[in-house]
Amino acid sequence: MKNYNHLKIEKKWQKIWQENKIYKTLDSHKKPKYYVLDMFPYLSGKGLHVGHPKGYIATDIISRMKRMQGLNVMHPMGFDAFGLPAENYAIKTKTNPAVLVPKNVAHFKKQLNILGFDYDWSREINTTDPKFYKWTQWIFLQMFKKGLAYESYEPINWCPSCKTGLANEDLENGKCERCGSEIEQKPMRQWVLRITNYAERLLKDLDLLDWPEFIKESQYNWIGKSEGAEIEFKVGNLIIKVFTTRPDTLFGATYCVLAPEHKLVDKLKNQIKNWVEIEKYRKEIAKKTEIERTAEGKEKTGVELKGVKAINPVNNEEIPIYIADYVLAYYGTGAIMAVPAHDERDFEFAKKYRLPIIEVIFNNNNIKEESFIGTGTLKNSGKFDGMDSNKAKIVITKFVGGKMKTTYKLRDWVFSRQRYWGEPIPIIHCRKCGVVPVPEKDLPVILPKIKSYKPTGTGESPLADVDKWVNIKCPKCKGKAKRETNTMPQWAGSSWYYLRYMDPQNNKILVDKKKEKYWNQVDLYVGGAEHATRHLIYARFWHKFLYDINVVSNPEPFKRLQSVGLIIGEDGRKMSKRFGNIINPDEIVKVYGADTLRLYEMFMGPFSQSVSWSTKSIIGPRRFIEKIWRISNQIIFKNKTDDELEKLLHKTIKKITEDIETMNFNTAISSMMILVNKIDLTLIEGNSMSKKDFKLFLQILAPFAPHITEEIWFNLQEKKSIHLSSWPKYDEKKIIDKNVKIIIQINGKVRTELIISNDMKEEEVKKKALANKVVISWIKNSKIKRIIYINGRVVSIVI
Ligand code: ANZ
Ligand code: ZN
Repeated sequence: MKNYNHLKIEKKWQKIWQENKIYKTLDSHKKPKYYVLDMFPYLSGKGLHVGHPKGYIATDIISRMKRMQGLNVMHPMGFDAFGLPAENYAIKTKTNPAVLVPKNVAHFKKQLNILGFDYDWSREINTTDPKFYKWTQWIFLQMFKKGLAYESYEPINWCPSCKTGLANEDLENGKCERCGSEIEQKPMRQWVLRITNYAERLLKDLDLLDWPEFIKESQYNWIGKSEGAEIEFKVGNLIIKVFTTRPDTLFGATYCVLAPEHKLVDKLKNQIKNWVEIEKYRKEIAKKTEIERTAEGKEKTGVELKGVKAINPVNNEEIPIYIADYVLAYYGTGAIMAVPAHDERDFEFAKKYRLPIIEVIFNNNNIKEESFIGTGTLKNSGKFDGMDSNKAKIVITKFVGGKMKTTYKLRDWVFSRQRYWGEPIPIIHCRKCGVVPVPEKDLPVILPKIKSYKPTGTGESPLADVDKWVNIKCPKCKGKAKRETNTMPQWAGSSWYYLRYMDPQNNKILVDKKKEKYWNQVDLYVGGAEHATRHLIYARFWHKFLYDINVVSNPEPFKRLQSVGLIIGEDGRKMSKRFGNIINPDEIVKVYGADTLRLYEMFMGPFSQSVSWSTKSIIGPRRFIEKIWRISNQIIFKNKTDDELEKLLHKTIKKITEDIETMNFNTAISSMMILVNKIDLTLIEGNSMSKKDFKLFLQILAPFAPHITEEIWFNLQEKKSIHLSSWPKYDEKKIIDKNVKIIIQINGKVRTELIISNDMKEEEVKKKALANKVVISWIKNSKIKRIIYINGRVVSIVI
């Protein structure tokens, strides 16, 4: 017997599959389709470690089964190569990203190919390819035209190390998600996308999605819908507008608070007696981030605006006004009415500054010690006493002329980066005409090749120094104008890339209408849960926009989502160069083979859970592969498969089909192992199986171990790839246990049981029942009125 030479066999088949283009997805729109997608890799480092392919192996298995089931499968792959991850890596290795990225792509691709994936590379995309980012820029222009992309000058998150502005989504606990630096607030010109216009739809349409609950939940919280009211407090002839979720507690409002940045503070300057103190406090607060300011347990600070008072509209009482760090400028209206008896933050603040605390909701708390935040029945509320909170919210809001209002935590998306390596924002600044969009016919705006690509830190991108590129004629007035030099964030290309796979070469439109209609939605999307409130919100937003302008025909991009559990290092830590615990898949494949690695990663544990890598344990799947190889070399086929083995084979076909669908790969593989042991045992006992049945076994193993199964398949004189054969159907009859237990009732009472063979005919069963000793003893000489047999379950005799 030949040894199993995985190196030779795997390489051979990978070459043949590629040459024969067996995985090419046709645009034949007659067959039903299945679109299965991986989150494409972003090029942040040297290459893949063994954690990366886990999700790719899963989609590979599913796509192979679906193809064998006769569906027109699309399983594409591409590269996300713009943005901070690639650029920071380029800076670190002192290579221009324009040089580095193509090298990295080639390396990644090679790594993917040795794992034997069934990608249709003719659909490959790359977000840094001008033919691709032309359409990223095109989408931006459409948003600009609809007023969804706008310039703003508000302070934003600034990473002092990456030297760029960032969106809220780019932070992790107040630090830069890429480099871990402390974030500062910096006022600067920036481009922003009005994602908040879509907040409600982004929430509501979560119901349409077959996604893990915890991911839906985190989107839900990120969007953060609050229903409340806007109520106006007079300050002389000016007005403080507050947002509150508890208008029912208006009688308990004992002071107002403005965010330190609030514009009203400036308007009140002349009346404020302690302006110097106010200014000093405002400067202090400007240095702090939102996260620092609102961190739980942090002591709240504030300063009273001396000399001015607000009027509570519900009882016309004068109350003091403060500015304080715990009120944020960009949430609600940036101002609150404080109700210390019923809000924890206000309670803390009121205690510290000795402000009155008035209870207005009946409760059992000791309000001297803590607030009561629940709803209930009103008290100390004049004519509203005794009313229920929920009713009072509406009635009191109306009474003071306020209006009900819904607010979201979601902020508009800060979309410009002061960096080189991104899609240029297709905008021109003209002294005369102002902001002018680049005409569509001039797309793409190509990112120029430059020598000094490092971020400048001045708030301008390095592109600002490329005079030849920056200076341009205004498309409107032909006068002197300059290009926008900010670039798009890392998340731009990935917000729509999945659409381009449907029609990757089209240079007329983003995606052909007919093709889009056919492929419609991604049926299954697999990737890491860390994208829950980043990529997965951004992509849903862009998709909905494209839906509104009639580019796509489904309001949601990803029908079913499955999150991949991480593979962590052997030492229990995240796999990272920092910890020196990276395992390279190339090495594993060299020693054990791709089929073994694939089986191992799918067998490690439930797919969505994190597991530790263990090189020692790979030997298990490797022995499994070797056993299959040995069996295939030893087996002498018979015309008919041993009964028990045949039954197990059909049961396994059923199990594997279901497990792949539900992504329970580990249980699928363990039932496959049971089957292989049974085959082995059957051979040892001198029995065997038919060639036909052995091929069924190879077919259900093929998605997991595509190389060895193909090799054996061809050794059995097959002429066409196993991966293009039809997925086995199990025989329902063969699954049923041969012997079944039925009960015998006499006049409706269970009297005994009978073991029969499941294919026994009705007449025979009845005869056997009547011959049973127990039955005879019950019937004795009585006359049998009726005898009924319910298939496989009951014989009912009436005497
Ligand atoms: C009065 C009140 C009484 C409140 C009460 C709560 C309880 P969510 O649910 O998170 O939306 N608030 C409003 N704008 C704010 C801002 N810019 N910065 C900080 N806090 C702000 O919370 C809404 C509540 O948070 C609002 O309702 C307001 O306090 C506060 F018994 O108004 B409430
Ligand atoms: Zn102009």
